[in-house]
Amino acid sequence: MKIAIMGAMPEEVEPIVEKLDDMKKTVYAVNTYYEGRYHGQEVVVAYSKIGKVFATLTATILIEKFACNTLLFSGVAGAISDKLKIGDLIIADGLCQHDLDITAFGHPYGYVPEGEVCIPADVNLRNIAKNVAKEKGLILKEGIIATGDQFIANAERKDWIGNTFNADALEMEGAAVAVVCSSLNVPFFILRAISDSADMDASFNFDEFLESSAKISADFILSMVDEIK
Ligand code: 3QA
Repeated sequence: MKIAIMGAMPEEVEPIVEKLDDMKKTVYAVNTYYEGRYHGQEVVVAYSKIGKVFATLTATILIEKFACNTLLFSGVAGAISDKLKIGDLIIADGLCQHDLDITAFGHPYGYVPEGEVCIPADVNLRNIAKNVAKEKGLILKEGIIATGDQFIANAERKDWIGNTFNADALEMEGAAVAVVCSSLNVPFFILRAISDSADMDASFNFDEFLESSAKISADFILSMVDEIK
């Protein structure tokens, strides 16, 4: 077992990289990959940079070049559900692309031929997350996470995404990771801690809570690694 741990931004992986033993850095495809061990378990950590294209590249390299056979994503998200407050954790049961649109041809939003609107995350990893939450007495929400190449800071757009995809949170990488991992048959898991509510205050909240929420997510992911190995 070799576990990939991925984030999008440096802040999302730093709390993980700093805990690695025998750490070795490799630069590949204009990005840095951190190989090492966490409590003895072999892991490869990387942040992709923001958005679906970079996330696709990094997830593919973690699997194809670094031979990871499980992928965990850790990061922050904007809340859609008003039950989600800043710092709350949500795991994706499924991921969709809110900016994928060929509706002009009669297809639903988020759908292209031979793809699926919503890609489910690995059930076993989701169950491990629920066990970790139980043990630690943490509240873990589960729901659909919508991904797109847009930082959402607009209540109308956020509500549209929520209504169209039945999504509870939104971000910019999860569905790209889902496409890669489901295509390559690698079990994957997407965890996010809320940094903002994707409305007019989003950019201010994001700047204030990126680091603290990223850390909440990263700590949870590390507890999951202990449980998986
Ligand atoms: C936002 C990050 C991107 O990787 C997606 C955070 C949190 N709130 C969101 C929102 N809409 C969409 N996604 C999110 N991540 C990158 S833009 C800020 C860049 O600052 C999840 C996410 N409301 C860089 C400094 O210039």
